[in-house]
Amino acid sequence: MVDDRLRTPDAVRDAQRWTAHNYHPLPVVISSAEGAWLTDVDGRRYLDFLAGYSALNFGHRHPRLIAAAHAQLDRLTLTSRAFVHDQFADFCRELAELCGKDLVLPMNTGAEAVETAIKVARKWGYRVKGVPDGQATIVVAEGNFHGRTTTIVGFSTDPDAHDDFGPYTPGFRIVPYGDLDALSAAIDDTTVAVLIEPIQGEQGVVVPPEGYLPGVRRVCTERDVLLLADEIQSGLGRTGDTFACDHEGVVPDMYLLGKALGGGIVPVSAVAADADVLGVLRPGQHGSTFGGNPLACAVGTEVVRLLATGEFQHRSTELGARLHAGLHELVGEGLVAVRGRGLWAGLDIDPALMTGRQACERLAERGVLAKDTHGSTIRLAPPLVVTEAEIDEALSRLAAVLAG
Ligand code: IF1
Repeated sequence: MVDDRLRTPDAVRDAQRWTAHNYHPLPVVISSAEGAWLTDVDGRRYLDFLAGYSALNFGHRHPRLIAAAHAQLDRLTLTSRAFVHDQFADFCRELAELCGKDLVLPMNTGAEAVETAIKVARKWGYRVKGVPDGQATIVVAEGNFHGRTTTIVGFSTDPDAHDDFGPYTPGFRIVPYGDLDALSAAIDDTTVAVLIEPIQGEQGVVVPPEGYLPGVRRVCTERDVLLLADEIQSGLGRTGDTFACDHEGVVPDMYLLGKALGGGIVPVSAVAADADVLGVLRPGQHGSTFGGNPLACAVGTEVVRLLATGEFQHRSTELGARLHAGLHELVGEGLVAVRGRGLWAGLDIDPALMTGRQACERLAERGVLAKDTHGSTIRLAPPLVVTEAEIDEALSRLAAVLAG
């Protein structure tokens, strides 16, 4: 049943009046949420198939995460890193163990984790590998999305993300995603790292060819180059494994984590690596006011414990198979292509039918919220707590949108 969900509510108009227009949100105004469901100011309910771009892997207000946050709010919220606090060691240890790494450096946003990785890789290059000062290069992929800082957008190939923010940080080489020969050719004695998404999210949930990631791993090992895996969107259960790199048994030199690490409650990001890499940092050489704060650590520790059992990874695999089977039935029925893994899918809609934005507007009218990436591509990424019935319902509503 289609109703008038998408009239432009006053709250949307008010928001647009008082903010820069750096987003074009769907005209829905959410007021509460639980699990995979959102409720708007008029009491209408929506299935959340964006999940905060994978920041809500555990659903809205997971009871154990909310309880951890409430308990910490009543004890201690911030000390700065000038002092230690009693939540810090557990978080860093348990996250390091989840990653199989020696050390963790906690930050807040994904972009900060990426910037941390870039700085550490450069310092490792100068202090360990012996690259001449100021000459470090890092190889990145076309179609990348790693955040919005001026350094990061400087190597973006998306004009919207990149243009008019120069001058840009030098030292980055861009190669086609999935092309191992091009990546290998871009590496020379100045190269300190390869920075890559194991699956490209914003590009439309692009899965690289089988064997590509193991090939990147082999080339990085052979050429003494750090492999920096941006698992900020692909990690923490989204693809059916703890990390997307796990699917082909690839262990990066550094995991870059964020989004779901904060349980959908607080911004929590981190990098995890062994001591021979993260050990290059000395006091005063990097940091952040809120990085590793008590509230972030309390929630982050509970997130790690939720992942430790494998339950969410299993759900993502099983329910993801159901989602992808249903989506593949719609190829030729309005869909041109489907990509992805686990509970993460990129759908190319027939451009002759509608744009991705139009598809998301029509999905919203039918009570499913999703986000287009570019053109006629939309991404589906429900919380990993979604049920079979909710997946079937979302697929049914998508089929209705595609059928017009
Ligand atoms: C926006 C995109 C997704 C990320 C990966 C690092 C970051 C992100 C793989 C930075 C963040 C967010 C940013 C948000 C929308 C969303 C996004 F559309 F921008 F590209 F998910 F695909 N690495 N992605 O996906 O993390 O600093 O945001 O915490 O900027 O519009 P952040």
